[in-house]
Amino acid sequence: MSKILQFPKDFLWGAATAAHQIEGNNRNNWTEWEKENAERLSKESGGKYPPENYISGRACDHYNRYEEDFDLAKEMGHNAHRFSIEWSRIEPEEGKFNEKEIEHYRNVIRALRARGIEPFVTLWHWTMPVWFTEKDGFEKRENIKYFIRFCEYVASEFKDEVKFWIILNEPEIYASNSYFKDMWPPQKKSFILYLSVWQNLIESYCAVYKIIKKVQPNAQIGIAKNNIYFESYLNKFVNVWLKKFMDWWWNFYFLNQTKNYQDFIGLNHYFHNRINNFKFGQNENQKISDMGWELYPEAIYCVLKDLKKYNKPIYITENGLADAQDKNRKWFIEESLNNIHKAISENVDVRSYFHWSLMDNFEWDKGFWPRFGLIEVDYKTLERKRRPSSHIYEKIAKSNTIEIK
Ligand code: IFM
Repeated sequence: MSKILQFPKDFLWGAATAAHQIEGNNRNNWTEWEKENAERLSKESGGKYPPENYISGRACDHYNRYEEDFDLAKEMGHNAHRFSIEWSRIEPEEGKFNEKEIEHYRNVIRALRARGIEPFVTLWHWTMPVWFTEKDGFEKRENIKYFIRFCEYVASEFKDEVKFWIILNEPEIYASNSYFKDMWPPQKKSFILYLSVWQNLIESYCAVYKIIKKVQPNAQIGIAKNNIYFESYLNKFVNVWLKKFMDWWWNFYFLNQTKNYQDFIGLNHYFHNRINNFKFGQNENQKISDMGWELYPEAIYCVLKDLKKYNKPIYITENGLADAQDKNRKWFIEESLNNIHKAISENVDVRSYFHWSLMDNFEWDKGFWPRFGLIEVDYKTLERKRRPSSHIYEKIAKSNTIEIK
């Protein structure tokens, strides 16, 4: 027998994107890095993907096609949308703010509002102006002031048009991939830098929160935090201990340090990590995405329950999968929402679901091949086509319910 589950009144349904992954034709620290690394990444793929796969280039040309893309979001019943403002467009040279680009983003925000879609604006989704990274970016505490200045400028411009601000996207992923591992620009593997960047991002977050609140007291401000469900396999002592450590460091450290400066918690969720005898990621992997990530929708329930202790509204700011054939997306969305609903019914205050992503996009060092979109993008013609699962998500968004069979 099927069951209809009702979501709370005013629940927000939407999708998330990030400037660098969809807009195209820009210059920032990533575009520079892509040029230097595309050949290497192609070689490392064993020639499976050509160097062009690793160059963001014109991406989805969303910069010019945002109206068309928002028409599709509206058609799909979305009443909220998360996107990022690209710092390198607004301040391409140190201290010189580009008013034309501010007008561009004003038009983007107005295009959303005209369609009845609430904007959630991310101020930093990993990319940075080249002049800032030439000064070593967030590695140096003295550089924080530049980011604060940029955020203050943007918040002052849009204080009457934007209510929800997300200061940072997944700072833990950035610090880890760029400084703990050797994967992302600036590829400086150093534990000291890893800790400094982490600490400087915490300080930046708090300072920007205070500035936005000054400019716009009624703003709702938070972070998009990537939390993982760490599971201790068979509850063995060592596994329990490692789980505790990882929860403390990966999931809660940033939130604990900034908890007086969050109006809400934004949750990006993708991973389940089962720990067994000092080995991480000992998962069953009954289903996996195109990127090999386990699809384990129960995990989001556990992560949400763990966030309840902060006693703040929770906005799910990202959740999704790479699935070019769209063979698991419908199931994944429904099962994830079933688990989110279970958390809500146990008094976790969840207020939104943003699917990652509205459309296929440039997946960082993996390039274009992973397909995360509700909308498929043909990168040759730039034609957009809705995937079948987007129709299920539309039904959910429009009815504010899910049907569980
Ligand atoms: O594409 C990314 C996004 O930029 C941040 N969160 C995870 C997504 C999928 O890897």
